[in-house]
Amino acid sequence: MVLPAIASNPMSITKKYEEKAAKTKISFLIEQYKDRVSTLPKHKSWINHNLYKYEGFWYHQGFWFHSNASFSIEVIMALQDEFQAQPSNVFLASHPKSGTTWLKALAFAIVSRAMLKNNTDSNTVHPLLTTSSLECVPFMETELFLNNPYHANDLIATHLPYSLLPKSIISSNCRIVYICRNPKDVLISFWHFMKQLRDNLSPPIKLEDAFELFTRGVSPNGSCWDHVVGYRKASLERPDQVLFLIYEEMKKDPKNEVRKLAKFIGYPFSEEEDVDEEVEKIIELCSFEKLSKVNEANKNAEETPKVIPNDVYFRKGEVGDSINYLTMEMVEILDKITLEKYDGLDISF
Ligand code: PAP
Repeated sequence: MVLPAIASNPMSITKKYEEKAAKTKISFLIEQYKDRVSTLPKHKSWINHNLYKYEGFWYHQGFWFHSNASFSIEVIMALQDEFQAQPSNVFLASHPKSGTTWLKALAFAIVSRAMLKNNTDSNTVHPLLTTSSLECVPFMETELFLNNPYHANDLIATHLPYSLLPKSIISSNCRIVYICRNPKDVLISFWHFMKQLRDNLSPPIKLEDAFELFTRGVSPNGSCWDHVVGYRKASLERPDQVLFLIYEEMKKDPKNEVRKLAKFIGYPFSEEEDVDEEVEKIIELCSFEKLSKVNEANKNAEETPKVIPNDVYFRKGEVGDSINYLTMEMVEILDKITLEKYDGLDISF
């Protein structure tokens, strides 16, 4: 595996984005896929834009995401048509708000640990403490990635459901790590997140409305349950290619889960590293407490706005926070859907 390329400065994403914006091919793609998109069913989204249903999952269209087209349907169509995976690529997949940022940090820390251990410069700060996880592990469905996929390292994040992954990922036998989380906490985390993404033209979505859309699967990237089911079935059918992790398990027994992750992505911990407590060090480095403080510091240091502020990815990082927001009736409905959808798949929280 090629070691991740790390941008030296946390603002480089914005700079790169600005540089590339002039020659981006996204406007061309929006035009190219216009006819296909216009035939898709649409629905009002959680923010002031429409969602379009594409092969069972819902997406925004065009320039919706802080004026760029990341996670837009045209980018996804282009990835399906154009993206050529390399067998060494490792995909970190999830439905939004399921622990992606944490998984990205852990995987990045695992694969880069040798490089950092060999570095004798005592002034070197770990990249995770200076650089956003968006840069350490890029999302494939971003304009930035689409404009230059070969700049990326072998760790690639995605919110695409299994059924929509570019075919070359499966045919190249790439390894995929999926993280799943209790849908009740996903909903509450997503609701808070989407309120921050809105464009101030309309009031933030009420929880009752977000709940109603979420239970029907009408949310960006589609049904949380269908997303999980696709990857869970794949992990049962292709266990060497797809590792299925659960956020709540990672919170409960991080040592075990981090070991599992390291082994799966080809960087197992040695006995010597056990003695040195390397797993514990990685868990500590990637803890919510540590990474969220870094982002607090970075926020004050930056003057230029990012595409999306990094601290939005860190809220509470707790299991079961949804209980503070959902009514008993909502809980019952969500639990019932979860039981039905995950029946026989051995997923529990
Ligand atoms: P994304 O889909 O936008 O990438 P993602 O990282 O999957 O977001 O989910 C964000 C959630 O993970 C947040 O949960 P909360 O809203 O319930 O608090 C965030 O706080 C949590 N999170 C981020 N980093 C960590 C971490 N290091 N450890 C545990 N949870 C984390």
